[in-house]
Amino acid sequence: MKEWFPNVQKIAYEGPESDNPFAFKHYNADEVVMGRTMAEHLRFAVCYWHTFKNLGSDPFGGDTMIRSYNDARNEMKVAENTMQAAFEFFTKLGVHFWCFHDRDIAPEGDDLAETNKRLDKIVDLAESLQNDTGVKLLWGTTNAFTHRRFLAGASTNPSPDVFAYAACQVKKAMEITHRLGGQGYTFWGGREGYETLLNTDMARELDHLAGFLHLAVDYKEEIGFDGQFYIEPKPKEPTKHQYDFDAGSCHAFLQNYDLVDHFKLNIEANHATLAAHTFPHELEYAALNGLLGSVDANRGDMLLGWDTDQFPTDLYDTTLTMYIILRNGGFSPGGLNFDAHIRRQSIDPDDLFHAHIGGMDAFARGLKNAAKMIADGKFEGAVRKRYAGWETGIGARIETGQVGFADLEKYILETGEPELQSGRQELLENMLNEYI
Ligand code: XLS
Ligand code: NI
Ligand code: NI
Repeated sequence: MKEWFPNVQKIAYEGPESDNPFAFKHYNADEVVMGRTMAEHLRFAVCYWHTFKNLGSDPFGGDTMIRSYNDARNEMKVAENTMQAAFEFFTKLGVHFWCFHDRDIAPEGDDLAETNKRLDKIVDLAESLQNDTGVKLLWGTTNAFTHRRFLAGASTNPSPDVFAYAACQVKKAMEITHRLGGQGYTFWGGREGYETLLNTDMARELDHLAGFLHLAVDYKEEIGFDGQFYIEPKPKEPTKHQYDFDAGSCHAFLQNYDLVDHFKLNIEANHATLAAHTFPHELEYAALNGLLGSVDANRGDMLLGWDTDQFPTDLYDTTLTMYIILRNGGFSPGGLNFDAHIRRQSIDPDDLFHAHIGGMDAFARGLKNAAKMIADGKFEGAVRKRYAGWETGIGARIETGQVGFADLEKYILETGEPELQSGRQELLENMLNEYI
């Protein structure tokens, strides 16, 4: 079989002393950390759209990356070659999962029937490549935002015909995800949002979005798909106001529309920062509401206000992220999807490997750091100490609902001014540095 990445062999773990750029220094798939292998904890996935379909274009210029698999004259041949190349890449990298949008893997035909036929053909190939390699589908999704028909959204479009079209697409994407044994299915809002209230009936659009998701829940049951549904929050881009702004607003929406039992969240690092949150904040909020599902791992740029989708390399981020994920029991059936693309100037196929190796090593270090933080228990101890007042006396009586305002007034009149304690932020930050 033709090799699409002939320069690169299977990436092996060589340890921190290695200076081979095509080796893992920290990610050792079979190494056991806190009772599970690194591969089981981290559940890395490669995303199809950025890794194979993003060829470096930006609003000011076209593609910069030349790829042999993109070279065929016929669109379907390109799709087949790209799928072959993708599985070669997954295998050489040693990831166990991938993620895709329907339109990433097969180009649209002249009408929906033809489009679906094309999809089926490529899914046949994907299925056999999955069987050959053992690589599994973490989640599938629909691209209902690139085509011009979705200029005003998909399920929130003012046109019922566009709503119906989007439904056909999600129906098909759910079917192929199911067929490929997908462990989940993600809804990212795409253009579900608005630019101006002068032309928008927000109440109606939200009702339609919820109605659409209920139809998806019904269809899931109908076809017996038991993967996890995810909503992926993002505050803006492409629309000014995306309805799935952040974990908090998704949570409220899911509760309002009686959907909360059917969805978890797929939290993306760069979307968190666009919402003026940190990634750990969004993860923690999701976890404490039982919504922590999966993760789109990437990183934004402090100086740029859009979704730059860079590869994660910051060890503070990966450590704090894994600290939260480990303390919440890990993310299975979710995983860690690299929703990230290499920079416009990183034009070589080798750069795809460097990017993923770096991201995997950064998360492997994050995992080990976090495991050590948990084993040492210093941070947990500091938090416990800070809230110790709630364990006994008046604190315990408040938490167990034994006192009212009048009792609290009596208590303070007796005990006087509360005693304060330091938050010790600097000390804790110094301690954190010792784990990085
Ligand atoms: C875009 C989103 C998208 C989703 C999948 O910003 O991150 O890539 O993850 O539709
Ligand atoms: Ni994403
Ligand atoms: Ni994104």
